[in-house]
Amino acid sequence: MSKIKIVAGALLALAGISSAHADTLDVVKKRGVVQCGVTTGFAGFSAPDAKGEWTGLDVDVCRAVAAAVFGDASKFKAVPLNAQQRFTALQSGEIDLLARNTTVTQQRDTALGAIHAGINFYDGQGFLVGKSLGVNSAKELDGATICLQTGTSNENTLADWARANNVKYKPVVIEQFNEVVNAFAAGRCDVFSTDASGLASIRISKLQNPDDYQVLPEIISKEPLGPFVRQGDDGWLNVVKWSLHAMIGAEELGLTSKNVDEQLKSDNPNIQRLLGVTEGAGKNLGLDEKWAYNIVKQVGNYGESFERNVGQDSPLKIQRGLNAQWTDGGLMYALPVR
Ligand SMILES: N[C@@H](CCC(=O)N[C@@H](CS)C(=O)NCC(=O)O)C(=O)O
Repeated sequence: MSKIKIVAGALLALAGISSAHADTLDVVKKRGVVQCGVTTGFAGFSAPDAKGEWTGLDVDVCRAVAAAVFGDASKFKAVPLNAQQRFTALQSGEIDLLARNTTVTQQRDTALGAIHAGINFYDGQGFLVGKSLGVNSAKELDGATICLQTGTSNENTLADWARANNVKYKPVVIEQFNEVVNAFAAGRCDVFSTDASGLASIRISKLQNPDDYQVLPEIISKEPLGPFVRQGDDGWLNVVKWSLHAMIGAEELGLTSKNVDEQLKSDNPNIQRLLGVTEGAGKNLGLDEKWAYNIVKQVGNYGESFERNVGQDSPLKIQRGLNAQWTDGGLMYALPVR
């Protein structure tokens, strides 16, 4: 009798553990689609195109995860979120994954029930001003009115920088992205401050005469941007993390969406393992062995995604810089698949 009780107790404990740590991979597989939290529309990173299809560097993380899980990069649903809404949407289970130019900070990675799954863009905070303001350095911003979006890391970073540099400013903090952009365009503030990538995107895609505006040379912070999942969901964390690393690793190995079929015949063991020619990596993740092949074939490697969305093949023309491969002096360094 007592043995039965112990066994039953152990089973209940196990059941308790498994329900506390919901397995998002199983939920996603059953649902047939990845719910991916993105911006409300921020060109280059996540925005709907003319046909209403979401594209961007962050959307490519959603697509890579869908390709890894379903063999079909289109099986994701973009859930538009402003900065303020994003972590609540992740905590409540409304989204499986947040891929929305989100800076990894210690507080976000610990106290919000969220955890990052890698970095897909190394950025830093900067300033956008109208040329008519006649300012060429952030140090000249004393007395300026500065527009910011509610719920971004940019609010605190600016406050810290201004205090340290004795710059007094008046913040204008607005929750909706389009409203804060409109406030800036209408001259309700002298300056827009956010990630440099955001400034490049706003200048090109949101302002009528981009040439009337300039980004100041100072970058005042580190803004490592990456996807987040919920804490306590290690299997899913691995799926998202390794999907991103498959894109970065594919670039390092010279695999592209164009040559990946031919590369299935490669005798390089690193390529064979990544593409599932040598089995094991897919099984370890609870995925098909073609998980990474499907990512590279359908989404492309990290460099292809970068150039298409934010680099030379896009209106933003952002340089690789810190986002180059480590072999080219950048910080993109894929963890080995073996
Ligand atoms: N990286 C910063 C800023 C991210 C952010 O939300 N930036 C704004 C300004 S570019 C944005 O993407 N807004 C788009 C939206 O709310 O739809 C953070 O994680 O707090």
